[in-house]
Amino acid sequence: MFEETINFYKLNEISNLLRYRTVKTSHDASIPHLGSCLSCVEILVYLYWIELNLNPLNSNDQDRDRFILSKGHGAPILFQVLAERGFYDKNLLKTAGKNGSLFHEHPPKPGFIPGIEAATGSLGHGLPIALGIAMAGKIKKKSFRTFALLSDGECNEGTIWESAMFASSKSLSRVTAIIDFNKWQATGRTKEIMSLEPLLEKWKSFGWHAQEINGHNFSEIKDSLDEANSINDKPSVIIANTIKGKGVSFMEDDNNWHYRIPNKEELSMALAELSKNKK
Ligand SMILES: Cc1ncc(C[n+]2csc(CCOP(=O)(O)OP(=O)(O)O)c2C)c(N)n1
Repeated sequence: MFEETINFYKLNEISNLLRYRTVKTSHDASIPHLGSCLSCVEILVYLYWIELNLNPLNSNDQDRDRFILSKGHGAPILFQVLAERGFYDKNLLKTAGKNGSLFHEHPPKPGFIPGIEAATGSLGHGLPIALGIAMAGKIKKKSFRTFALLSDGECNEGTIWESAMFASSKSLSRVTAIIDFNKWQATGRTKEIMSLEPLLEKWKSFGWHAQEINGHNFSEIKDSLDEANSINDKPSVIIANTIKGKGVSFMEDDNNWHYRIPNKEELSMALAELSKNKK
């Protein structure tokens, strides 16, 4: 039985720890996209600690649930998640950003880092890959589920909407897309570059079961995934409202942290804040 209080408390602790390590690695390895990583921590932590049917020691199990990081530039936080879940030794992350390392800005192709299902980073391609995997699973009568994490800027890509049509037309009900809706893209506000609204209605009109939640609230993440699991005639999408840079006050909702690397002083301020939050 799911012990909500205990688990949410623990999940918050894990989220804080992973934020700490991601900020430190960004500084040490000069890897950008901190704001993008910090906005999706709770989503990834819930998926990897509670939701996904995965065995870190058997990461190629044919029946595993699949997770595709469609917003591939969020790889630095996914690398931390996989290490902490035991897919590989977290000391490997000390090589991040160095020549010969597997850990850079985006996920490499499958087969190099355990737990990585697809080489993503060119926005708009992760969801189509996820749907291909889900379609193959359906044809083979497998029961695994497929999840994809998208960004809001990514929803400006035509491939996302082509995929959206495909998934509903094939009734891929074992698919859940989650949109990290932090309202920013690389160079500006999503609503100013190419507005997505009304986003929930758009997904519904493409034949998806659509929900909107606070993407930093574990209780809402849990309820929305439980609801998505109960839908068996169409794919599901969860629009998760998030804050870019969440968890480090001077990075929150400041899009400079899309590309910026923290200098020494900024690093110590960020780590001090994240340490203070440790319960
Ligand atoms: C096809 C494609 N075009 C451009 C880029 C360069 N790029 C990297 S991240 C990004 C946008 C970031 O905004 P968003 O997708 O909303 O993600 P966030 O970082 O806000 O989570 C862009 C345009 C890319 N990775 N892929």
